[in-house]
Amino acid sequence: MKQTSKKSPPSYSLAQEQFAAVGINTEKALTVLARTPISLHCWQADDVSGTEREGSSLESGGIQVTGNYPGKARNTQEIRQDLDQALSLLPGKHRLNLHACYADLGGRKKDRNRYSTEDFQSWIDWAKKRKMGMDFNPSYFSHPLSKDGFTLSHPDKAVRNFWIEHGIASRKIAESIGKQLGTACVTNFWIPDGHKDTPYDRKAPRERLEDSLDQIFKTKIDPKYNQDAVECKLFGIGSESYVVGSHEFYMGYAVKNQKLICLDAGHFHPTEQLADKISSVLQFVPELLLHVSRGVRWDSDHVVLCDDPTKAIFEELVRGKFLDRTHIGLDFFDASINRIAAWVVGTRSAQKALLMALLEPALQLSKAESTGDYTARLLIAEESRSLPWGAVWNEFCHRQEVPVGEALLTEIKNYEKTVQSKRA
Ligand code: RNT
Ligand code: ZN
Repeated sequence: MKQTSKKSPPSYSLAQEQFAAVGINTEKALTVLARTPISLHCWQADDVSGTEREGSSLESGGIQVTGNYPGKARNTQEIRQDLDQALSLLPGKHRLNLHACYADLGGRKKDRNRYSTEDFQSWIDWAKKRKMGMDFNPSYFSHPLSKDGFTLSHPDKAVRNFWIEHGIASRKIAESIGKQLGTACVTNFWIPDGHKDTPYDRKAPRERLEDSLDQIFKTKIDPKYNQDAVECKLFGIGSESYVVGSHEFYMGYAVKNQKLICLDAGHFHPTEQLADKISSVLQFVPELLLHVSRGVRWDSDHVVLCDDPTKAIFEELVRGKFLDRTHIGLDFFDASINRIAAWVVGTRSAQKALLMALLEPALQLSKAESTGDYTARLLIAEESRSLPWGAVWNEFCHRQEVPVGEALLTEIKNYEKTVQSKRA
């Protein structure tokens, strides 16, 4: 942790005392917060456009970006510049989550099934220089062979094979990332496959998907270097009626093959809470990947807030002692506001939710519950909402030398004025 020479504001020591009175050690909470990385999704920089072709844009894949706020990053260099700016406003040490469609091809003409480490070496070097770990994603969207909405479960064997090769190539790249950076790369598989309208045959695509995944995962890779995750979805744009990779499908697949499950907060029915799934899933799979996101009615990938559903996710991780088995990633893309602000607000909100979970009066709550005193459980939980966690958050930012409150907005506006607004 970076230590500032400046003294902590007095509000912190007052808060520290108040938390100590209910048995909570704020210093311990800050230590855990500082060592918990969030995997920053590169795709917030440019609305999931990618860098494979000049002027590429998100074309297909059951996800949609809305908004046209000026200043979008147009190439690898601008994405990195924006990432550095976002990182400078985030307390803690984080990871980079890169999609394969952000390959730095440097003029090499190759398709996704032929991608190799060289196409990502400049990203690996970039991360290494910043002492960051990296996570990876094969890209099964925005490509001529994903246009009809099917990839790994496509009825045409040639199309399936292309995407199987892309998956195999991606795991090799991820293995190399893990080796080079000295921290395991989590490779997440999400495919858009599904039907807009009610299908006749729900079975065959799922059989094909299982077979394709088996082929991709055939080569064993040391989990020290790479770990595979599979991400389910209830519905997407253009796959409203049927998604091949449903929750039940991947739950079964991950349990059977001991893969990581990726739970995206926007991928379930709006009344379902992701938090409630964590302790069930982790009973049967080794580790978990989270896509912390915010669905608004549909899977809209709004900027993460420090709201009740997000807080509930982090409470589960802390209460169940699951932090060591969970990889925390983000997945949102808002193009209607300053994109750096989106990144920074979303990431800091997730971190705040984690901090609040670490500052829960855990002993009191578990004692109330185990003695059947549900009156006390409710009262303590509600009273704890007004504990001065904000002062602890500000102290964290202060120690990590990142701005809080309006100073944060000033930094973002300044960057917008001097850098982003100059982009045509
Ligand atoms: C799509 C999935 C997936 C993507 C990213 C870009 O619904 O959530 O994770 O958003 O891989
Ligand atoms: Zn996701």
